[in-house]
Amino acid sequence: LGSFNWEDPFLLDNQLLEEERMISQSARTFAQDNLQPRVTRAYADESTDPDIFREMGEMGLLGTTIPEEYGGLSAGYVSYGLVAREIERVDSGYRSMMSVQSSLVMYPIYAYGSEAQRAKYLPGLAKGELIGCFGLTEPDAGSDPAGMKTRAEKIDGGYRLKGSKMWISNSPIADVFVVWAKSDAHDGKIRGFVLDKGTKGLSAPKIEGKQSLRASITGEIVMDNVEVGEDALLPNVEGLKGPFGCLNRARYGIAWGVMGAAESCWHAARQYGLDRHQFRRPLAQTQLFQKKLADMQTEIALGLQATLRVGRLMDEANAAPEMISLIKRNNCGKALDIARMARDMHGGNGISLEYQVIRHMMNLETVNTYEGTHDVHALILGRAQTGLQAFF
Ligand code: TGC
Ligand code: FAD
Repeated sequence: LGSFNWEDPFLLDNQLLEEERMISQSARTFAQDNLQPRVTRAYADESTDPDIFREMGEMGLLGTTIPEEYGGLSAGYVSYGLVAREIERVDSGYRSMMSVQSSLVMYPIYAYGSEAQRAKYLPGLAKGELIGCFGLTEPDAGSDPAGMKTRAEKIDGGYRLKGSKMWISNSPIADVFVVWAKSDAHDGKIRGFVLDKGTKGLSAPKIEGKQSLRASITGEIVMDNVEVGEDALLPNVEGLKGPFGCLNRARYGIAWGVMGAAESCWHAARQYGLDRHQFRRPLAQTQLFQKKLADMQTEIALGLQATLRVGRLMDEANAAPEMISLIKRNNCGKALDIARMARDMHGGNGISLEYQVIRHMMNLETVNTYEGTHDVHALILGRAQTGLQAFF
């Protein structure tokens, strides 16, 4: 029989290819050296440093799966997931910045865009010289994006966009806006548009006072008769499958990412239990403490293994959206439980930002909600096994 590595119970590391291990290692070094030292202050001040995009770009962490000719790494989805895990080990907000840029902005421009759009945007986005955002959610259309009110009207030589988007990561500092609107010229079908910062009528006010994901800036997108040329339309997709094609990738990355946040909480709780003594012995020497550590270890090991499996299927182009719903839902829910438990195991110190766990806990409330809430993914899985849709 083999030996047991408590940190890596199923020897996940051994299941990675050499290239994947190298990408994971360099993402970890970057995240620990460059992101970890500034996160507590950024979270406390609710401030986002736009330079982080350039730093991630220099490290090749933006557009991991996009071909090299457009500035990406031409790497696979397992590598992309490992990057998300390492960044979210530090903070879900930083992973959010990365995954919006990679999966929700670079991916649709690459997959649905014209050659001119690819050439115009992708190299700058890959370097982090341009910052992107993705506008699907609206004040009155969250879980039900088909209910969006944003409209694109046909005008001479292009379109006029009217409407507003809500809860949009990166929008106040974005240069490139991928937005989804119902288009009159296409039978009212949902179409994607790429808008440039500074276009008349386009603004992106910041949403202040978030108590979660505070290191990642969030805003609205207001489109007050924004006129764009024909070249702003993403030509190669129509309908909800456009935004969902992007969300499949981002949700998959989140399933990896939240396991990084959960690992961070688990390791912190273990160390705290070894260091802190009550009743003349380490907390880690109590049965209740050890049971909680065992639960954390188990859920993380299972979550990572499932996510690796789906990543391999993504790389074979054999992953179904329902598989992604399963891991996004389960891993977010379990990571949130683990963060709450780690917060409790830190006692009073657990509510201080200094001990990190409450920051992860607060962040994971958002991650459990965005990109399809925990319950919406249950309904997707319920529909897939009963054939009955229970959304309405
Ligand atoms: P439904 O009838 O199920 O589908 C409509 C059309 O869309 C297609 N489709 C998909 N295509 C590819 N992948 C998927 N996962 C797809 N899901 C659906 C479907 O085949 C159909 O195509 P067609 O050609 O037949 O028309 O649509 P519905 O209106 O009943 O939708 C229900 C539901 C609940 C599944 C869906 O709307 C949903 O998932 N809601 C959640 C909304 C959501 O995830 N929003 C995310 C906003 S972006 C965000 O949160 C970014 S945060 C980023 C960060 O900071 O990290
Ligand atoms: P609602 O849809 O109103 O849901 C409220 C509650 O009702 C939830 O518990 C939900 O599970 C439940 N519910 C909804 N429908 C049903 C049903 N049929 N049956 C049972 N229960 C139901 N969006 C973007 O487009 N781009 C972004 O970059 C982005 N970034 C975000 C960043 C942050 C910090 C946050 C908080 C959100 C972000 N979002 C973004 C929006 C996010 O995707 C939505 O908040 C999410 O999809 C849920 O929509 P909602 O908030 O309108 O909640």
